[in-house]
Amino acid sequence: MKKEKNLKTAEIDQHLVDNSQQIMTTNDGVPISDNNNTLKAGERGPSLQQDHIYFDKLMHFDRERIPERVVHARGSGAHGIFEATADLSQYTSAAFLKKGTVTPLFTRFSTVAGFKGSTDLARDVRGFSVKFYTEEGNYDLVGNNIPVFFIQDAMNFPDLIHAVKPEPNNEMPQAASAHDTFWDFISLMPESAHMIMWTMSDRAIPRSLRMMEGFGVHTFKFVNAQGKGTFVKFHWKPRLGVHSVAWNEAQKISGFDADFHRRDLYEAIERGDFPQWDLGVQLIPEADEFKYSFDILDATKIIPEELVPVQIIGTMTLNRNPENFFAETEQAAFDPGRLVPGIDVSDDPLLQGRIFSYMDTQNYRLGGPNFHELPINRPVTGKHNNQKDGFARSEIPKGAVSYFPNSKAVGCPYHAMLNDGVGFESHKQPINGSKIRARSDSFADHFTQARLFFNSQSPEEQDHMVNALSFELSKVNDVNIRKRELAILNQIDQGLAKNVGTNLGLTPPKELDPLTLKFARQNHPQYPLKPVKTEVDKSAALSMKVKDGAGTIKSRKVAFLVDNGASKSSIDKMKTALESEGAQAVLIASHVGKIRFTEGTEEDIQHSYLTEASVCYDAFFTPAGESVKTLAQNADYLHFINEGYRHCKVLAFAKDAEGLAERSFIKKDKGVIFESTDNLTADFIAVMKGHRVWEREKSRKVPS
Ligand code: HDD
Repeated sequence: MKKEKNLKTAEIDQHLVDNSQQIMTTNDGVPISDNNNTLKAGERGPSLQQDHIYFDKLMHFDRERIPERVVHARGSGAHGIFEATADLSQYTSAAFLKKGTVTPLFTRFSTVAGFKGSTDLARDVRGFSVKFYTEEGNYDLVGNNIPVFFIQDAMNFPDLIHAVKPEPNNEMPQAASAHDTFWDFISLMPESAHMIMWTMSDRAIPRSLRMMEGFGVHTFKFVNAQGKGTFVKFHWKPRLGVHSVAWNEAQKISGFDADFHRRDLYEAIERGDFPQWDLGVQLIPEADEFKYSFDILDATKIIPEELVPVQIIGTMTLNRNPENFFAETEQAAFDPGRLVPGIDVSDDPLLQGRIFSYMDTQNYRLGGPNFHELPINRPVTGKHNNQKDGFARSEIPKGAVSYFPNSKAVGCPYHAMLNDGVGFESHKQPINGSKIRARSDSFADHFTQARLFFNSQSPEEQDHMVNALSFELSKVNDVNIRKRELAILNQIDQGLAKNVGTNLGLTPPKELDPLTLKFARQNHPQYPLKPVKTEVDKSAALSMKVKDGAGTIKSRKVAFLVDNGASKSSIDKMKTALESEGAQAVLIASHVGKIRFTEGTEEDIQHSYLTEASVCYDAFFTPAGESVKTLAQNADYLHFINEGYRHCKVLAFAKDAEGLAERSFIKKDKGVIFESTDNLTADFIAVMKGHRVWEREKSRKVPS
């Protein structure tokens, strides 16, 4: 794959080290003549303490690990560019948002709770961090794939994370919120209700990192050249649509390919299928700060798109994989406090608290204050200030002056205001108030938007939420916790609570639990407050359901289930149709290596039923040919198609192969395409565009 170049990657390339045609050396560049044997007194030892070559090697090896991120430890990153497409000068002076500007960037996606080596398919929030290397320095938009958060104030963050991470006595479970401590905390924090609706929806198990939205979550501020502020919310909208897998699939993918998302992103970029997201903003004039039934500074609330539409302002394209995972993805240091002129923080107390935590954690995780000199973190503008020394300083500042003001260096580096006033200026917002630790009562409505989310889901999505909540709460051992959470669900939607209650063998309590009330009243003494009057009851943007035929099948993986004797022409007909829509055909047979087609030709196959699982594919095609006979006897094949059917995927059968569907649990529906009765390629593609035939799920659950 050709390496895409931009200002940042060109700089990164200067740090690449190529070992080809090189003699092996020590870290000091001394040639090594024997990398197999330690230095010994005689062939059988003992080893000698003067073996500086061995020490050099082991000293480095012993220090290879750095602390993993305390949250978002598991992640995957890629380089790319952002192209600004709208005129925003009325709202922000940010140079990288000027129409037509192209800015290099690095993006990292992550799960939150799992350790660095955990599965990609955990039910979890996904991090969505973008570092823009702008001409005015680095700007980090450190968001998630869910637009709200569990808590309202940063003070609760360590508690939230302690509750969700593996329990400290036995370090279980890994990368899972389905355990007592998480739900104990959540059931005492009704402010989490809205976020819980999202994490218990399929948003928490994306089909691909390339198929999820991103959100800045908080309300931020744009500041224009005249210093006028406008509140802003950021949205990333994926060009491939928003899609998820089913929970049963997610659990199985975790076993078959724990790197499923990482691999998908990496492979897409390697084959030139560059993922793209449009960046959208919701702009809220300062005059509208108090206009809504919710507080725009409360990170547990969205601003429904019906109230403030999302305007597209540019596009991100990820077009280059990192050369080295550790040097780039692992050492990338994101921080919502990395702001550029024209963008500022709002007073959201969660955001305010984040400003400290990220810089602090990078200092620890990356071993000191010079982490911004690492190639992945350096601004393309260079940096010039009087900060000096510290562990692992790599820049070499010239001269005797490292203070300001100075005359010896003619006052350099000098203030930006001397250079036409371009420099970061905080938004000049009037402040008054007493110093208090308190929570505004405008943050006290916890259920209206949770209900909005639930009401906006399709019936299938609602079923998935019932199942997810039932799964999670069934894994909780303490029945008091189950009841407490059920009481919260009952405040959101009685039907939801009743259905979850049935699965738990419990009747939902009508009132919130006294313990929940006790903790909520620490923040709001009058809790629960009078319900607010909501502006919208439903919001289409909150559902992932795709209208039939409305989506795209670009980059989707279709399993061609073949064997010796398969018809090449049947394969090619389908393959050509799929590839013309940008999908991929992957041939799977009973063994890897060569298979022979009916036509007599041969092809090398990379995948077999031994290595592959249906859960890793989007749709299935069984071509014509003699192979149909062997597939009929192949239990793995039958499992493949049964499971694909169970997960509501589209299956197509060439005419000769239609009998195979009858040997399975498959019943003909709009997502089972038969060559004899349907338009094989066109119908297959059309139904795939709807992502799944979710309607099948309830009526036709089959063993697999
Ligand atoms: Fe955070 C990492 C997103 C609240 C403290 N956070 C981290 C990452 C993302 C987010 C995407 C991974 C960055 C990367 O890829 O390296 N965090 C969020 C969002 C939040 C949020 C969207 C709420 C809206 N976070 C939050 C709070 C605190 C932190 C309230 C602390 C007060 N987050 C951290 C951290 C991490 C982090 C401990 C761990 C590793 C890192 O920063 O670089 O500082």
